[in-house]
Amino acid sequence: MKDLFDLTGKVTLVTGGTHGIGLAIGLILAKAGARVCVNDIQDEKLQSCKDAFKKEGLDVYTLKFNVTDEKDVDKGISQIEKHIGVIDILVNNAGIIKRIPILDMAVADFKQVIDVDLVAPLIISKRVAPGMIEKRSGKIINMCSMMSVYGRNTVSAYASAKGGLKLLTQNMCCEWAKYNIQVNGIGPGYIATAQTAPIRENGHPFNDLVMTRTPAARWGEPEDVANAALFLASKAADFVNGHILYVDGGILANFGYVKGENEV
Ligand code: NAP
Ligand code: GCO
Repeated sequence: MKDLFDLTGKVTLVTGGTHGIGLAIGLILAKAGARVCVNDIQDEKLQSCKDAFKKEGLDVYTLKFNVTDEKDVDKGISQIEKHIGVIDILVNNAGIIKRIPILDMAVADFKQVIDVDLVAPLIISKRVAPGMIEKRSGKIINMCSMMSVYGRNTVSAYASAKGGLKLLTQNMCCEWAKYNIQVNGIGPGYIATAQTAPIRENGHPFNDLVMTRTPAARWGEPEDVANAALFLASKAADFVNGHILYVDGGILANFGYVKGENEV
């Protein structure tokens, strides 16, 4: 049974993995034996990530590059290949959100979200896939969202990007599954991280919405998402391909609210 989830020696890159969901994913994959690499764009976050791994008695290779810059990505991946090895597992986790109504949204803001959340996974996967094709083995996990299938006011750019990422995931599967590369997505529900901090405070109307719409009646934790990533990165998922695994406490299954037992 342990063999099924053993990632010993698997070279792994988690983009934007210094905190939040990405950090939880890096930690669990490292615990399963993977040689985890994490990039970010801020030096102090790379340092806090190193400290978090060290605290758990784990190693991490950190490097600075911007996921939207093709040259920077190429340099970063080449550095990983030279110092750690050819990537076996890629987690396209880096992401941003801008909560702005469409009429107020500058096109530049819209494009920036599309660049980080949709174009960057393409840039990185294109750079990493040839190494996986050569090995005839690889796992790519794209961090999608419930916004891959739902709209919501103020998050048009984010939802457009994450909807696109769902279909990019499916198209990568169509082109690369024959090389024994499994490309899947995770669609987290509402997870307690820095990204959701502004809408999570007690009394914030969005906090009420999450608590009353989520059948599990709680915010998700980064570890809830990381457990799904472990499955998708493991041998247990060798025939799972082009799938989006929603980790959302049931909110996508629920059209209604769940506050009281017998309320209608
Ligand atoms: P987070 O705490 O905001 O972390 C996002 C990470 O991405 C940060 O480390 C950030 O770096 C990095 N990043 C942003 N732009 C980057 C760039 N250009 N190059 C490199 N790294 C960059 O977010 P999270 O909540 O953990 O979310 C992780 C992923 O899950 C995202 O794709 C997000 O959209 C998705 N997601 C989150 C939720 C949720 O409820 N939290 C739900 C569904 C999907 P800095 O810290 O240096 O800015
Ligand atoms: C928000 C966004 C996202 C969601 C997530 C849902 O306003 O914060 O809706 O960050 O948490 O993408 O899957």
